[in-house]
Amino acid sequence: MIDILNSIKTDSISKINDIDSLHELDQLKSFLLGKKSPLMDVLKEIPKIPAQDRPIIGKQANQLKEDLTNCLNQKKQELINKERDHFLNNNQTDISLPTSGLPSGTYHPITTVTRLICSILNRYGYAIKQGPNIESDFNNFEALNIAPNHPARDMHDTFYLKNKRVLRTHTSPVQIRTMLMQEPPIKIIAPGKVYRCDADTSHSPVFHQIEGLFVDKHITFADLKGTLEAFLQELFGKNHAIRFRSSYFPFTEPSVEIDVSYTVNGKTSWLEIMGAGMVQRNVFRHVSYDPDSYTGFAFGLGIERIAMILYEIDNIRLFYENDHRFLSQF
Ligand code: FA5
Repeated sequence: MIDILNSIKTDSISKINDIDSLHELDQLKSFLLGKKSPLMDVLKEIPKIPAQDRPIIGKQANQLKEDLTNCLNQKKQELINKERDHFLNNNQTDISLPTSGLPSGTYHPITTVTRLICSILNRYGYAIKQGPNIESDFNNFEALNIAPNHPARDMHDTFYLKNKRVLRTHTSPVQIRTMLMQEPPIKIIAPGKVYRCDADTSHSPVFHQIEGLFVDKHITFADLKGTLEAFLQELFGKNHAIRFRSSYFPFTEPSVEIDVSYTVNGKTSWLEIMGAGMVQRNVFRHVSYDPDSYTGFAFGLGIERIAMILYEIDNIRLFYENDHRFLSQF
């Protein structure tokens, strides 16, 4: 029996040494220590041998089981280390390679166009002012010569709030705020959001305007026309035609609207980009300026419309959908 155990030992160790993969080692483990293994056969025979030999054979057999288990575990660790080394040697990362870079964000086209317009008008001497989005009826309408029940209120599809407050329908209330705060000369622009209950391909319920106001002594319509022509020429270059159309706003007299030629998908048409005019005398009275001493001009332009012309976009909603495919083009 001792000889059998020795022969099992020699044979098993040689088999373990020949193994080259964890999968084969698993199979060999079942073969060497499983229920049908040569060692188990010996252990099953122990009850049949003479009683005085049983402790020695039993001890040897158990020792062999323990030796084989240790040997298998040692081999397993060796194979794990070998597989890990093989993986590391064949999958090395070259940390000296340059990275592909992180994608960087850009300004929204409305922000870019706002900045562009403000930078041109800043150079013409206009300072930037801002006003709140929630306005009083007085600043948004009354002081701008739009009394309650004035038909011009219908021109603005207004979102009314409580306590005679409104979501401002234009940036013109910043004119009133500025004139109530300071004496002429005044030369300001006021970019910001405005709100109207209005929506189609060129109208949005929330959009952006830039207001302009220049008040001083002896300001004439020629100043308005010269300033706006120079500004639009700089903004659009020579490829866009510009036309001044006579119009009506309660807070300017005379008033104009300005259209710019707009080509999209090969079709050219006019797009209205701003309203303008000489400040109406009643507006000066509302802010306690003497209309016989001062004159001025004001304008209010739609930033989305200008962006639509500059980038040849045919639907205003594209600016608000936050579609990455659209925004990443700018
Ligand atoms: C006004 O809002 C006047 N406050 C402008 C003004 C200021 C006139 C100072 C005279 C003196 P109007 O409603 O036309 O005017 O709007 C001005 C510009 O905003 C339009 O020419 C157009 O470019 C843009 N706009 C108007 N409504 C929308 C809209 N729903 N969506 C996008 N842009 C719009």
